[in-house]
Amino acid sequence: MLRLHDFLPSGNGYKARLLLTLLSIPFERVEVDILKGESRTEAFLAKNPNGRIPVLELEDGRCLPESNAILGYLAEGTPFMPADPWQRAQVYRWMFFEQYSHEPYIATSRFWLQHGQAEEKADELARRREPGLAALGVMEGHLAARDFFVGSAYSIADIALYAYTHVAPEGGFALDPYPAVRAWIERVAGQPRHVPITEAVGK
Ligand SMILES: N[C@@H](CCC(=O)N[C@@H](CS)C(=O)NCC(=O)O)C(=O)O
Repeated sequence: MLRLHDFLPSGNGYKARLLLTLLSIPFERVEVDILKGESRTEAFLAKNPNGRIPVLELEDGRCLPESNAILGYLAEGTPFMPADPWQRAQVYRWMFFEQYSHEPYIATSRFWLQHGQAEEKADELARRREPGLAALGVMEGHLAARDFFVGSAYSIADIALYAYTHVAPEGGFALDPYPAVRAWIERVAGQPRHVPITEAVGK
């Protein structure tokens, strides 16, 4: 059985957890408490030398880190990854956008605020505000005339971006000014077999 090394509050872990559930793929979820340094042990570093969850461990022992690489691996040949090269490139485009222009600002702010570091990280939080708002603005513009990020179907581009966008208010990014983003969040949450970030799915 596949094994997902995960940390429940993590949006990056949630991406993999959500897609595995949407695809009805059985998996074992191994909780790695990153707050206690469990992602930096020798045993964990052997699975991901970068010391971060999520890591998808295959039945033969191969380990795949990086949330969006895990999404790509699992989605191959499913409706969550288009076959057309242009559409696939659009999926990559939004997944790279998520990692470079969205996650470093919105997810990191959420982590600090949720873990009592508001004062200690006040300068960093202030620096990350404008780029985070810019990312939400780009999403709002794109979604104004679309139901999903790529084509007309729910794909791993949506999953990658949904993970930290729907909890952006926990990072101090209110979503009131982004009606198209809010409508998309409801659309994603309304998909069959959807599970919330708080649910410890898997065995
Ligand atoms: N680019 C990576 C980022 C993974 C990441 O930042 N993981 C965090 C939790 S969300 C982590 O494991 N941090 C633990 C640490 O840095 O020790 C991905 O998308 O998977």
